[in-house]
Amino acid sequence: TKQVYSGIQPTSIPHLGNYFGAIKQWVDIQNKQRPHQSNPLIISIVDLHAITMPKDPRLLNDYIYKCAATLLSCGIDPERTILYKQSQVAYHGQLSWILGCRVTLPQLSRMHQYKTKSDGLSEVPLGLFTYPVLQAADILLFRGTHVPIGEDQLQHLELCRSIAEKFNNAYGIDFFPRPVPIESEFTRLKSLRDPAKKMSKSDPDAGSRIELVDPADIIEKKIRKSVTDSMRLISYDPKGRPGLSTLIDLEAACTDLLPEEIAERCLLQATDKAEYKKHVSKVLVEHLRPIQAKYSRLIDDKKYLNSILDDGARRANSIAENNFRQICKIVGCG
Ligand code: AQP
Repeated sequence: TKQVYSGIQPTSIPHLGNYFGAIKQWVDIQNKQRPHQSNPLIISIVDLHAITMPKDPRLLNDYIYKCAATLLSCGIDPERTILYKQSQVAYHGQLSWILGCRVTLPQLSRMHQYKTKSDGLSEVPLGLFTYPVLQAADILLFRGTHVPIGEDQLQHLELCRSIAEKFNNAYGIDFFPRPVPIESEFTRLKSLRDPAKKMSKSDPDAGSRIELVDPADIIEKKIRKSVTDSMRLISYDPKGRPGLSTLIDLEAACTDLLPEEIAERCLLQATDKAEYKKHVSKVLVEHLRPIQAKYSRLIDDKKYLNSILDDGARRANSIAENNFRQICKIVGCG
């Protein structure tokens, strides 16, 4: 059976990269499901992943609610999707240990995310190194078969497949599926400050990303200050003009237009970069308006948000418990 599973770290408020790279797809997948499907989409707010790097506990707690409220505002429907908080399902940690026994140090050392995030750290936390093992446990705990993720996570998913395979081979049983990615067309949104980097929640420069709940004036300012190039007019050239092309990609993602059509329109109208930046800001503000309206209604209703997360955890735990019991039997512990 097809089981779609994905997650998001509550390290900050989700940004446009998370939205176009992941959340939007989740909502599409959810909306195509049959009502009361027995294997609904599962989305986890992965708070245990979020403490890989030191996090202020109060801030983390706050972001968990903000993340939940954002997902609901973007269209995640708790009636049709299991939305839960990772730490409320203890089997994640337990399975991570079992899977960790099947992974080697060189395999983990090769991970790009580990290399980038550990670069320059004088002391590397073990959690940063074993992050992909916990991620594999997240997916495999639910016997996930399809994982909608951005391009940055493909290497981790490949590792997850290899772990699943090693486990199955070691115990001579075809228990875990080999999960495959569902890639968004919008695979990698770049930082507004440095097009060589991806837009990221943990970038210390908040000007590098647009958060889904940024007010209009902030969006306008971030776009105005985004790094482009010295040419005056507009053309779509992701390699040669990556900064500007990111802005065109954003407009394309919010509309039905192709990036090339947008560039052609701009050329016909002799739109310059400053005018185009204003236009993109407007498009984004309009696109985010309904999401933000819903968000402002939800964010102060902690009781409601807790009830959604508790119910999600109850449903997630019942699936996880059943799978974990079988895994323990396979390993010989059960
Ligand atoms: N820039 C991006 N473009 C497209 N997709 C992206 N995703 C993240 N950044 C981009 C996708 O969003 C989903 C959730 O991401 P995550 O919270 O699990 O962590 P991440 O990939 O590490 O994203 P961030 O924003 O960079 O978070 P931090 O800074 O906390 O590590 C994933 O499917 C991801 O592919």
